[in-house]
Amino acid sequence: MEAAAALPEDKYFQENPKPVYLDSLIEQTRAFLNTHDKDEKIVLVTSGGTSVPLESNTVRFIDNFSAGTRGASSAEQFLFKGYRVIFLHREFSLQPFNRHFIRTKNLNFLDYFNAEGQIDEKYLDDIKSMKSMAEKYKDALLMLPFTTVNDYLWSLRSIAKLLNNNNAMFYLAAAVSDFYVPYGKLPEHKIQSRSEFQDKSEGKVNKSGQLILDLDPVPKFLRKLVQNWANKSMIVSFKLETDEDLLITKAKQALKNYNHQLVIGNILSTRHKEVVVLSEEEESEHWIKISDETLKNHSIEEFIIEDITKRHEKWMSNDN
Ligand code: 9Z3
Repeated sequence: MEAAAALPEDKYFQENPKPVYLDSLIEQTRAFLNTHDKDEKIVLVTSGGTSVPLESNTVRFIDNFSAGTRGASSAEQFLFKGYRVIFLHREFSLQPFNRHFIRTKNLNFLDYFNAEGQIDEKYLDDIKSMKSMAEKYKDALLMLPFTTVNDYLWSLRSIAKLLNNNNAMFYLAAAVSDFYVPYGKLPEHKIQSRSEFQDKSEGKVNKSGQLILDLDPVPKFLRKLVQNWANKSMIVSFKLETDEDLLITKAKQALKNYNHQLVIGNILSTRHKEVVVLSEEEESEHWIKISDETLKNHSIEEFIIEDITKRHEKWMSNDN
């Protein structure tokens, strides 16, 4: 009898080497889980965009858009609700509590200080309050960075296998690339544009000087997560679209294909004001929308986390 062909999700991990720091990530996760009471609620929040290197010594890469607001803001809300949080995030994207002070449109780092180098009175209360929250929750939060889609997939798999129980939730807000260059097809060095260095570009630049990108589909890791790596946990995925006509269809398709518990759909341009929640047991679409007025003092993540933590309570009491 012929052996069954390996699934693309399994082949991926045979053909693309693990990041050099993976063992240390596993150690850190183990240590974090060891200080964790088995009955405590815990969530893995993924956040930020994954990059796809075009060269092994990477000068060029393609990227998925995400500032990390959804993930960082959601992580804060989970902490407020008593969850322990593993925050798997794109390095240098927004982080819980710190996010309020960095990459803001009107303020640079030095604007927070006066000419004497002291914190400007205007910002003191906000800084003190965020600092005290960051201190309060520091032992409940594990920060794990990634850069590439390969880092992300290896990390997700490793963490999922350690975390798999029904008190755990997976909240997959990271913007994950659908395409990548497999390890075996990556040119070692910077792709050269000039014809005299053609041999260095390993066939990626044609005779007219055009760069030819040949990307493989990223295997459907969600199926693996749901069926194997984290089959006891509640899994919430996000679906990002730019075309409103596709959002519901694509979100429903994801729910059906992967058979997990929740899909949260959002449109890029309105993602901070409205999302739609689709679940396996409810037929209807549940929209969470907030007005511009509410947005001044609140974030949509407060409402999203309020909603899904209730669903998680139910999930845990059903003893899945
Ligand atoms: C999302 O849809 C997130 O809500 C955003 C958040 C990336 C829009 P920001 O960080 O944005 O607040 O600026 N994440 C997309 C998740 C994703 O890539 N899902 C895959 C897909 O849509 C499948 S898991 O196919």
